[in-house]
Amino acid sequence: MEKATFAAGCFWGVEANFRKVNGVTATAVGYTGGHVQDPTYKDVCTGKTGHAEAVDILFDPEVVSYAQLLEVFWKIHDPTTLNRQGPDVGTQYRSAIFYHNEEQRSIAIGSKEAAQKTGKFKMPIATEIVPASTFYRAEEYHQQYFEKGGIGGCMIH
Ligand code: MHO
Repeated sequence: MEKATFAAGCFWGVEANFRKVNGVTATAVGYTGGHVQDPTYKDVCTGKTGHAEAVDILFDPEVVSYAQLLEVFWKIHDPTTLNRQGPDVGTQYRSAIFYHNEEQRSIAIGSKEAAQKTGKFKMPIATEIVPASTFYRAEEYHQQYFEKGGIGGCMIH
């Protein structure tokens, strides 16, 4: 199994989308890329901890490749809006790829260039590609939020 970590706005929807992908064997939502330890959802919502809402993904590279996961990543959010997904504004909603090794880093860079070249995005892609750091698992009620019947969601305040 290999690991991938992505941030693409409110993590409820991001997780739900990746769970549908064949070859993804486990997911968890959490906070990463910040500068305080053990942040809570409330802390992260202030936008002051530096963390992004993110999804940790375990996948079977014999079934789905990292490059294919990136295809999903570009599809499920707007990577051109800096620190924002729709109504959700703040650095915690930034678009980011947290790579776990050099191979992932170079695949991510190539995938970003390719995504830009498709012409699908009118604006430059703002996604950051940075090394993975400590991933703090979010509170249980955020895990598989929609599968548990969570309502409202990412495009609704
Ligand atoms: N606008 C969303 C954000 C939730 S997400 C887990 C809400 O508050 O419903 O950041």
